[in-house]
Amino acid sequence: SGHLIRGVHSTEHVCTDEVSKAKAASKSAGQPTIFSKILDKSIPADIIYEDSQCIAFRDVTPQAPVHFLVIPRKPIPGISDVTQEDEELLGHLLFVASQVAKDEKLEKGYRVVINNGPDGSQSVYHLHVHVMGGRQMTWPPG
Ligand code: TR5
Repeated sequence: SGHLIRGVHSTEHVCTDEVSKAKAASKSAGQPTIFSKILDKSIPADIIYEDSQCIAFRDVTPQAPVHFLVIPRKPIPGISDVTQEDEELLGHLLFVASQVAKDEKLEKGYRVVINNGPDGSQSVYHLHVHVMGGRQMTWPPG
């Protein structure tokens, strides 16, 4: 009966450009991404923090006055791909997010987001934590 209630095309009217791009990107999951090139510095990024496990850099299409990404050096495609081995690394990414947010003077608060998979509108399949702030965020997100 769950099948009947859910309906066949219940989400297909939600098709913004961003969502279409994210769905297309999911097909490349597992391949090297643009973030590998940022990590090896073969393409430039505005890197604001780095250590042995991760880097943080400004999002090229900021959705808030402050918008940066924290990514592991390890090429994990997304949060749904982690294993127990990644537990400490995941904690580290959130810790770094909080420290860089402090450096960025987001004392009034900020939003931390991890998009995952097509339904999550993930567009780059290298795990990344978004940190956005410097304006009032709204809820629920789109
Ligand atoms: O949609 P998800 O959660 O996968 O987020 C991917 C994010 O990466 C988006 O917010 C993009 O704006 C951001 N992005 C994409 C590229 C890029 C970037 N941020 C910094 N520098 C970038 N370069 C050089 N190239 C991109 N394609």
